[in-house]
Amino acid sequence: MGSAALHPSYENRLPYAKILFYKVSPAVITIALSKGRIFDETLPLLNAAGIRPSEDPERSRKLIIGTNQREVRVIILRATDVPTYVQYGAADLGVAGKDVLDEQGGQGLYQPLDLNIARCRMMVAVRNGFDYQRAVRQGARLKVATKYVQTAREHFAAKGVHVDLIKLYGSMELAPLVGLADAIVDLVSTGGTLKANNLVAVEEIAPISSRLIVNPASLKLKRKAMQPILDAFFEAVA
Ligand code: PRT
Ligand code: MG
Repeated sequence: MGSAALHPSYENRLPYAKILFYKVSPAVITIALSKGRIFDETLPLLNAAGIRPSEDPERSRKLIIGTNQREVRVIILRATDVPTYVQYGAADLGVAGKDVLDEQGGQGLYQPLDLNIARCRMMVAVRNGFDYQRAVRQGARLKVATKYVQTAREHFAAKGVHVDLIKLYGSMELAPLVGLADAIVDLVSTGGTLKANNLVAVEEIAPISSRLIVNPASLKLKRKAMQPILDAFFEAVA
């Protein structure tokens, strides 16, 4: 003759048990990634840490993707927004291009590891036939179109070249073709895009790859949960 009701002595203990469970429940780890090459090239590193995202961001419209580990989730952002989420602690760690980190300053972030993925080069490019070196020698004032205004400003200032910078948000390759700019500052990997648009690279500003970025407070507060992930990344990259 059993009863579904709990014995009174258990009932009294339930709230206490809940609090205890809450206290020992593992921390949720949020990893910020952008879709495309960074997600694709980070996937093997996640796998090395035993983390398998349950969906492909290229197919799913979900911005929060669960993984095979209940305490680990991935959020999908624009590449330029990844440092912001990690900096404010909305994500505990993430992967961001050095181009993005240099441009934004990377304040408030640990950058413990060069992942050596999504490699390319930050370059100055001009229209085929434009004599860049001569323009520089003659001290000409150059119009430069770019998404990377800060990076370009520092580069040309260090060279002592006067530039008017024009901020664009994409398709920089078009600017010299329609007379908006003399030169662009953009990322080049295969060189195919420059070639297809009759442009040539004339100067390398910096080699670029993606970095692991970590929120310093998360690392302190969630060290136990984060350390194995960081260790696996270090080992996979070494
Ligand atoms: O595309 P979206 O506007 O959403 O953002 P995004 O371009 O910032 O992001 P995404 O996902 O395209 O790039 C993320 C990161 O990948 C960048 O921040 C870089 O660190 C890295 N990466 C590596 C590149 C490239 N290679 C690259 N080739 N990012 C962009 N490109 C572009 C380049 O801007 C140019 O338009 O590809 C074109 C040139 O490629 P090639 O192969 O023709 O030379
Ligand atoms: Mg892109």
